[in-house]
Amino acid sequence: MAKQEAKFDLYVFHRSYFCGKMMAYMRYKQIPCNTIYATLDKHGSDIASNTGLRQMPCVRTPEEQWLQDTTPMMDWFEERFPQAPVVPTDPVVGFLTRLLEDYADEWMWRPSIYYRWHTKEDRTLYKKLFVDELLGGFWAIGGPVSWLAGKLVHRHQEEKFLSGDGLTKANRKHVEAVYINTLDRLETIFQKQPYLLGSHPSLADFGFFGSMFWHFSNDPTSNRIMQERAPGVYEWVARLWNATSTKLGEVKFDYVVGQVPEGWEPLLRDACEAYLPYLSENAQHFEKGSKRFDWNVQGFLYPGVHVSPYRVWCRERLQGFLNALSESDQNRVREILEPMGGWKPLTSNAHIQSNWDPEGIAPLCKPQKLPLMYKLKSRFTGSNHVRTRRAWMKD
Ligand SMILES: N[C@@H](CCC(=O)N[C@@H](CS)C(=O)NCC(=O)O)C(=O)O
Repeated sequence: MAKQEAKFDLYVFHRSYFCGKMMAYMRYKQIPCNTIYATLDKHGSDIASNTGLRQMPCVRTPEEQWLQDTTPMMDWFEERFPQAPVVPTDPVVGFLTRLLEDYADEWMWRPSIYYRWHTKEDRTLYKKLFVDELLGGFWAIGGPVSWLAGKLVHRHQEEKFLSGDGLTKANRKHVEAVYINTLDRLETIFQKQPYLLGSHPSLADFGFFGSMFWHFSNDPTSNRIMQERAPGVYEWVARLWNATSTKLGEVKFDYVVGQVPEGWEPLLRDACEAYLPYLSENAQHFEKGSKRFDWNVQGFLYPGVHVSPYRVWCRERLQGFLNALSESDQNRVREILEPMGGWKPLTSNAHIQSNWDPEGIAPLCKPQKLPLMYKLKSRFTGSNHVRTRRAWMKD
């Protein structure tokens, strides 16, 4: 077990979705860490060469190991810092909690990026913040240089996550509805109780916190919507940010063994109608070697969505957790998810392997030797992919 006094280094860009999630988790668990507000000019190569991806958050342990990806990182920390556990002990509710965390991580991503970059007001603000606080160095000197960097950042987000990933005028309403509906579902819960499982935050709270904190509650357009429509969610964001395990005391989650926790049904239904079928199609297209596919969901078409190897792995992990349950618990999960349409897309084509983490070591990373071209290219374009450890990744 890690020594209590030894500190972890947590590298973050504090406007970021997954960084906010990880920071809140580390604060809640009171895991000793130095938070490093990284800029790509100073830390980009270090992060890329140690993790294989230029993504944040990442962690350097006191033993000089590097960790990446919030979902396996939280499991890693749960083992080493077992006080105030965030995963409920009941295997069925535990699985549903993992499903909601993964859903919140991945399915809230598009609306988060959309609200940040779609309207001029949000975009203008974030072009500046990204240049000053993330790119740093040469790009942040001001004038036309910073203006150009802001344009490149915006283009990167558009091409990677928005118009380049299936967003059209026709499906915008659907992207907005994902945010609005989620607010409504969470609001109903937080009007009655402090966290998704009662008095203490769970993995699912940290999952939703990713989008709700740095994106939705801070970005101008989505912030206005949240303040007006879901004051209870707004309050929960601050409450979770300020939560510590010492203050909240012994964890007592409020649920009935083997039952869907109160208020969760509509959220699980969203995951079953949209996210799990998406994961399943994504996996099938990955197997065929496609780069993109047209995705129909809830009456909306997303043309040319990227095939995501990472999300093949998300599905594989969920399947792994499901398979680890006893037969009767698996049957119970089936009884819950099948009527919502989620069982088949979750369990079908279980043979499809992402090869995302072939050695099964996540969240641990291996040091990478960065090609010189990468260093030069990334410095100029902000591209974050390092085709070394994950060179097999079909992105
Ligand atoms: N699944 C990863 C995702 C990490 C991630 O996507 N980080 C974002 C910031 S929130 C990033 O670094 N994005 C850079 C990019 O994709 O260009 C996690 O949970 O940590």
